[in-house]
Amino acid sequence: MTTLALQFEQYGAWRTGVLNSLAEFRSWLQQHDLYDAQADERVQRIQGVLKSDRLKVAFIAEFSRGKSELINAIFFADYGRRILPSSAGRTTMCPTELRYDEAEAPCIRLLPIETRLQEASTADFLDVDAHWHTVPLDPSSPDGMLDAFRHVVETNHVTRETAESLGLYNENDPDAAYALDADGMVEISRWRHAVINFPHPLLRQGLVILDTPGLNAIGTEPELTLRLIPDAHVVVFGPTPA
Ligand SMILES: Nc1nc2c(ncn2[C@@H]2O[C@H](COP(=O)(O)OP(=O)(O)O)[C@@H](O)[C@H]2O)c(=O)[nH]1
Ligand SMILES: [Mg+2]
Repeated sequence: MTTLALQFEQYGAWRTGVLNSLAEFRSWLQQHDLYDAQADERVQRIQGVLKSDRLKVAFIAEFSRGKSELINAIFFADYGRRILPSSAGRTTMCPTELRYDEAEAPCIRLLPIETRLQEASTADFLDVDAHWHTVPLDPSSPDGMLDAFRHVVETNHVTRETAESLGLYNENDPDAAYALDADGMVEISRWRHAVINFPHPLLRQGLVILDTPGLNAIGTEPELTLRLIPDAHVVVFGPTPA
């Protein structure tokens, strides 16, 4: 991990260097009256690409393969406890992105599962704050962090019909019976997607982690298959059961 952190730091420094050179080049063009609208557009585009540059790593595996535990070990070891909920059984959880954007205060943004009823993808909701539930994060408080992260695994018990309308229950699925509790209700994640904005040094450098609840999520949330996973530069597949 230290090597990765070092390489990441070097890459970040290289990016900052290119941005500085670009700014100098722009001043030079301006001084010589060579800075027209076309040059401006080019400079802005290059700046945009460099600033939004991210390395995305997605963790894909069936539930209980240690994805969340590994993410805890990498990002939250200093807290001395599991910050990202991890459990021995099936965790009902939404796809969770871990990243850092310093323009925003540390927080967890959660998109309610009911947004699945609308014909819009998670990406369509990304910039619309009104749809998201925001939980502030205080990285200096382990207890506060733990409390905040509990929200990511909140669930609702809904009727079969509701779960079906949300696309989270299919009676023809051989596993359907397992999804029902003793009262015939279905336990579903309260959230469709979580974005954690946390100032870890690696995330500051532009690393983005995607934690997925299990392979079943790939079937229920097409966005994972169509956007989030193809967008990832690295996909880490977990072991399949023996
Ligand atoms: N012995 C052992 N247990 C692990 C390891 N990684 C995870 N676990 C345990 O396996 C269970 C499932 O881990 P979790 O990270 O929640 O799995 P996920 O569903 O893939 O995110 C938890 O009880 C973890 O503590 C490991 O490397 N060794
Ligand atoms: Mg997990």
